[in-house]
Amino acid sequence: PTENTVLSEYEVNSDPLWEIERSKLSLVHMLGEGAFGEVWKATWQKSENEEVAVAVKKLKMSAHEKELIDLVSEMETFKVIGEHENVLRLLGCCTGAGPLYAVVELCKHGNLRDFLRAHRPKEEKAKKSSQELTDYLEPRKNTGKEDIELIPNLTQRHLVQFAWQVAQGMNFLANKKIIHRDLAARNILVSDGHILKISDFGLSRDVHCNDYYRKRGNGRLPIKWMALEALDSHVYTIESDVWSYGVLLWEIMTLGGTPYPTIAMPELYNNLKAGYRMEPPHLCPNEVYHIMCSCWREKLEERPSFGTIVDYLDWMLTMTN
Ligand code: ACK
Repeated sequence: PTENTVLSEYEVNSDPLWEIERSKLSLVHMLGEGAFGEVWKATWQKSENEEVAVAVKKLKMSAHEKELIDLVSEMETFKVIGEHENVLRLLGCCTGAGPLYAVVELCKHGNLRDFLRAHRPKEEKAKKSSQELTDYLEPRKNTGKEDIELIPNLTQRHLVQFAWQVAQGMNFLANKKIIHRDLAARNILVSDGHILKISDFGLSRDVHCNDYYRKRGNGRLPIKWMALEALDSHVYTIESDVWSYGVLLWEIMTLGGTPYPTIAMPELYNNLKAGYRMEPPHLCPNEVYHIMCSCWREKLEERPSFGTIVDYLDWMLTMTN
């Protein structure tokens, strides 16, 4: 049988509480795609006089059983965890007659990494003002987003607020015993009012291929975001999410830098094991660098919890108000 016959043999249980009538959705244009999935901007005719812009996640023809299971389990996770401002919200799904759709909140500014990169000063300006800044400065990419709204005069305080929002969302997930496993700036979405939403519990993993490292048939792994114990024994815990959060903090403070710019991926593990950690980003407040380093402690029990990180960032934001 072809892959698609295999997929069509799966019947996804419909859930009347979440079912959205397919005819009420119109796909507008594709926002992004991976090897097996696509995300579309769509409009949902919610009632006679209410039309909302949403995002629809769907599988491609090339998807296998594994990707279908990933999407279904991502939806199930969404359903049970409830709502939090900093976690992407599932609005509903289409399971009947046709491809499976997961309908989620639309985050019109795209992913956090590209959003931060769009705020980098132009290369010329940066060269004059700081040599270090150019170390991680890459040419501005055209992300093809017309409605992206930059924050004028983005400050350190904005960056700390971003870090605080992600920590809030992760603290919520941790309390629900959800381990993300792929926390990174590319998986945080930027919504209206620059509210950050933790997303990607499974589908669009292949979109940003460069962050992943193929390991003996295991699929792609986000090596540079992985805790030591996840690298050497595939142990994923909330503490390994805390490690990834430390790397995400580094991404925030470097306006979307690529972690470990000077280390080749196969050497990363030995370097980390020997105690090497990334240096503080240019202009990064000591307090924030201190959080990063505590997230990267070898012993998981010595890493802070997301609750502690939220409190610490709260304190920083109050002190500098
Ligand atoms: O950087 P992006 O625009 O943000 O490109 C990726 C792409 O789709 C594949 O994941 C974008 N994307 C994913 N989910 C959403 C969403 N809920 N709202 C807006 N864009 C989204 C993501």
